[in-house]
Amino acid sequence: MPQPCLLLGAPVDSGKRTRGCLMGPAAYRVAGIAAALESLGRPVRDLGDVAPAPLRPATCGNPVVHALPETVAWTEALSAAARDAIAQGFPIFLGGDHALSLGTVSGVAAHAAALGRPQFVLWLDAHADMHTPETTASGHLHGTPVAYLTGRPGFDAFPPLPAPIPEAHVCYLGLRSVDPAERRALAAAPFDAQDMRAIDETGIAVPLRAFLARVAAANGLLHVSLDVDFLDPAIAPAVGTTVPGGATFREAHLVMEMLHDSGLVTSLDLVELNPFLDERGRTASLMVDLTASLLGRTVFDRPTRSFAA
Ligand code: 6HN
Ligand code: MN
Ligand code: MN
Ligand code: MN
Repeated sequence: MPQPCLLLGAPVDSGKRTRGCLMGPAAYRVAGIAAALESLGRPVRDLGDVAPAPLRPATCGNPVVHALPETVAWTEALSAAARDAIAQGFPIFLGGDHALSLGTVSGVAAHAAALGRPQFVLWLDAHADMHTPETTASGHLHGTPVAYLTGRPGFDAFPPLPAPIPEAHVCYLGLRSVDPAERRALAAAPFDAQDMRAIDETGIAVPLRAFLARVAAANGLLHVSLDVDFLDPAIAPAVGTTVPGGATFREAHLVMEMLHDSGLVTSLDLVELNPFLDERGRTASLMVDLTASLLGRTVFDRPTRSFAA
């Protein structure tokens, strides 16, 4: 029996000022995510929506930061839920904006640390999400999870990070909107950061293959965080932070197909879907189809492979 897929709704909407991501979990369910995964022979358990921890006062030095207590409360609850879920199956976190990853990824990384295995993260996004509460100019905490997860200072209001993720274990694909403070942070540490220009030059398979080979060699666990704005806005309009020049339909599916063949992925975030901005559910449906590719939907089955050089 393959590991069950565990669906956890994370209706986080506190990570930015434009509302709507709280409808994401419902949109994925309406788009048929459970049936799509069951049709691949995977048992699916929908664990419903996670609730945030009780709100407590929280402050930081930057007055522009938006909804800090709410995001802290989500981080606390999602970290615990993720740690619990990954011990029982393959968790898929239905977002919710990208602030949810402060919780989900810290939770799965705590589980990896308890197993004594390294945690790796594939960040599929137009943005680096590398601000700290001190460097963010927008005040939008959905732009901060990677900084939190790699143990940067400035997150005193948040739960202490159980298991910081080494920068070299984070691979970005799709970058095309990176703020100056984020560029400096990326340049100063060994992130595996691939912008769209790199993907244009080599194709998307080359950097992904190299990253997967590193994960396999380290016997790592791999979390994938898929931001809707990784995709080109022409195929995925339902996101508040569209940036032109994103991944095409086939580039995105190829990433998911290679991830499936690698056998390495242990948890997944689907983030930033804003159903209020969608066109007849097409973005929600595309995200479901990409998830199905990650779980093995294909024309011809291919053997598991290591992607080693
Ligand atoms: N996301 N860098 C911009 C900001 O407001 O800090 C955009 C953040 C986007 C967040 O992609 O999840
Ligand atoms: Mn993001
Ligand atoms: Mn983004
Ligand atoms: Mn910014």
